[in-house]
Amino acid sequence: MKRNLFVPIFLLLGLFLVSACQKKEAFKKEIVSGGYKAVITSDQPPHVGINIWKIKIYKPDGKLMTGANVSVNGYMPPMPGMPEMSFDYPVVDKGSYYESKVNLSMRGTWQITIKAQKGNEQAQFKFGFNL
Ligand SMILES: [Cu+2]
Repeated sequence: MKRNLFVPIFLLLGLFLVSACQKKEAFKKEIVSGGYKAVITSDQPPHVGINIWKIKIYKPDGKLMTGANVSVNGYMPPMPGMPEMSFDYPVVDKGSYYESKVNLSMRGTWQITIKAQKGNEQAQFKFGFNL
């Protein structure tokens, strides 16, 4: 009886772990620019409201770019009856990555620009999506 329970319990545990892992990275975006690479992950897909993004930046040699000045900007082009919008979001240096609270205030087209600068090393990443 007990032994027969092992299989369903392991299956349930496996399902739980798989769904937990998927939830952990509901959003992942890689952008390569000028030899640099940005990897953005979030436990939630982009949605209206505050999105917490973990941003890892890799230098052309493949090493992490740490201690950089990182900025994250969200831009929405003008819409009928609405001027363009541009927001600079707060960024916190977490050591191996940068965390930004990206407040996507409404549905529509968003263009994200991430800049990283440290001494004479500079990287800029751009991508867009529709909410
Ligand atoms: Cu708008």
